[in-house]
Amino acid sequence: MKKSLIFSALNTRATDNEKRTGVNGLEKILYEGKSKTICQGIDEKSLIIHYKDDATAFNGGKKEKLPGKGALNAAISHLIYKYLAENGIKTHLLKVIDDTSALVKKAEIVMIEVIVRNVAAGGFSEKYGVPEGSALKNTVVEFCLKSDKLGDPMINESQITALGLAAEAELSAMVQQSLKINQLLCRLFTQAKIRLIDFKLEFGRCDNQLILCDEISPDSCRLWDADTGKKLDKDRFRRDMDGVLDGYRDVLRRLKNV
Ligand code: AIR
Ligand code: ASP
Repeated sequence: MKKSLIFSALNTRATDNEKRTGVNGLEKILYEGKSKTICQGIDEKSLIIHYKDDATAFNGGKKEKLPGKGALNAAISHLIYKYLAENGIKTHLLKVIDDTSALVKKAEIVMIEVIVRNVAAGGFSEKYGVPEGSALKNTVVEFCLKSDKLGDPMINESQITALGLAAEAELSAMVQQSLKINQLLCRLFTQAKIRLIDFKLEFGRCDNQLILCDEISPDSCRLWDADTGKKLDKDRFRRDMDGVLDGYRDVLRRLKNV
């Protein structure tokens, strides 16, 4: 089928059910993730990502539907991806399709999550016994193995290269890009009066280079109100706090006003 025809099919809004079974049979589901569905794209080099309303935490141990979450995460992530692209970061985003979907470059995902921390919180605070909100003398970069089965265990650089998950040069390129992304995100969120506490990134290999993949949203970042310290991210869900999506809405509203 011609690309233009496929695009016009994609541009007609599909119901959730149509999306799952495929718009005109075009969208073959390749992978059903916890919060996103990955479908075949318009050609061999692209994919379509659908953001779902499902919220999960603790490796899927806590699960809930939060109507509107998919659209909020898609909007926040797309806004951030456009900002990063404008500032020289290579990303997988090709085209926003609708409120909950985007066309992206197909990449071979590096099976490592890169976690960047500006302030102690979450797993870091628990593991090393430092109160949440403690200042760090330098930015922390950590890696986790992307494996739901193993619960995404922390992994170090020599373990990553030993297992052949990434080569040394690739790993240092991922660290450099992550630190550059951290600088850019800190600048953006500061303007939105939000403190970027920590976040998780994923990279993929495409046309012999590393590109930023997956989402950047309140699901993947810790975001605190700069004045009050109020949590505006998925920790509200993880910790059974109220107003989970109010936090996400607030993040989107503030980013739009930057
Ligand atoms: N993260 C890690 N795995 C999945 C996600 N979303 C993100 C968290 C947090 C950061 O990585 O959302 O922003 C560090 O997580 P933790 O649990 O190691 O403190
Ligand atoms: N998204 C992961 C999960 O579903 C980890 C987390 O964000 O807590 O368990």
